[in-house]
Amino acid sequence: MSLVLTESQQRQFDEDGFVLVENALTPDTVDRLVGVVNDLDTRYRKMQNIAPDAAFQVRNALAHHEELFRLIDHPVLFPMVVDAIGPNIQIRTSHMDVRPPCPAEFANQPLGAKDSFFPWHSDGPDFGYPVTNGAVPFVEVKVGYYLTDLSEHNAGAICVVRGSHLMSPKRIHDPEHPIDPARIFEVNVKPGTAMLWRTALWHCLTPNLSVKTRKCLYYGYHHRWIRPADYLHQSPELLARCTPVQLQLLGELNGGAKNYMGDDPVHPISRHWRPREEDLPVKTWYEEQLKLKENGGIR
Ligand SMILES: O=C(O)CCC(=O)C(=O)O
Repeated sequence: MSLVLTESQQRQFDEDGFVLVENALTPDTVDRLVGVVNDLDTRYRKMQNIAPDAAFQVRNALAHHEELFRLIDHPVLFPMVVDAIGPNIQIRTSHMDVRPPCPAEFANQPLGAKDSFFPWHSDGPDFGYPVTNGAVPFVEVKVGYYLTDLSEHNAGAICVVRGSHLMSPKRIHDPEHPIDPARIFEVNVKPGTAMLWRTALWHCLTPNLSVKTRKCLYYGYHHRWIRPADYLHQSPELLARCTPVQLQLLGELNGGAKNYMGDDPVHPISRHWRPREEDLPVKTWYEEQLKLKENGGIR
């Protein structure tokens, strides 16, 4: 049984590789997040001397503002994440993406071409995830939160290739296997929509030919025994105010313990690899929620 993913969402997630959730963020939350994104964008662009019309990204975004931190266990999307990938997880990356309108010539580049401004790719470390039986094993999901209106074609929306998480990323730019245009889905959504997706999905962006800057946030969750991409440990100040679930999501142990390798000097064992029951507050929480659901406590 799953907590929130319906059977048809689960099927879509398995077959297409993504599920859209409209109105995941209230208009008030969207407004607040846009304010935060604008402030961080202004501050860091200035600090790093980045042109106002260049695309800009902040990584480990959750550490940059309380509003961005709060999204790691969002009440609607986080249960879906656990339904999709299980409870022994942590954040792999969090990023804030700002994409101002781009030069009109970008529209002449074939969508996602290797030499275009944003080529088709699937997420993975340098040298790639291992490809097994022609596909990347299921190791990660991301939640994208879209803060600006992307309902028009060519406003900078992400495009995904349905079902491509079941294919080898080595084939992405293979001229022998061009991408079937019928499988390309441009994520034309309203502000406040979220997308839960498998990051093995091939994806790229349309050029932003609108007059508005596109703003969005992404949170990647993967198994806890893999290393995160944009932090190893968060700051003590941030960790000090986390709930047990949040601590787990930031890769930490029960109560903030630091004995990541256990206590036996002769037989060290990673508590990420072999977590103790108390190291899995996400599992405890999830099981409680499932029980409540079974008993009719939550719908
Ligand atoms: O939507 C975006 O701006 C970038 C998405 C992306 O490429 C990613 O999250 O890996």
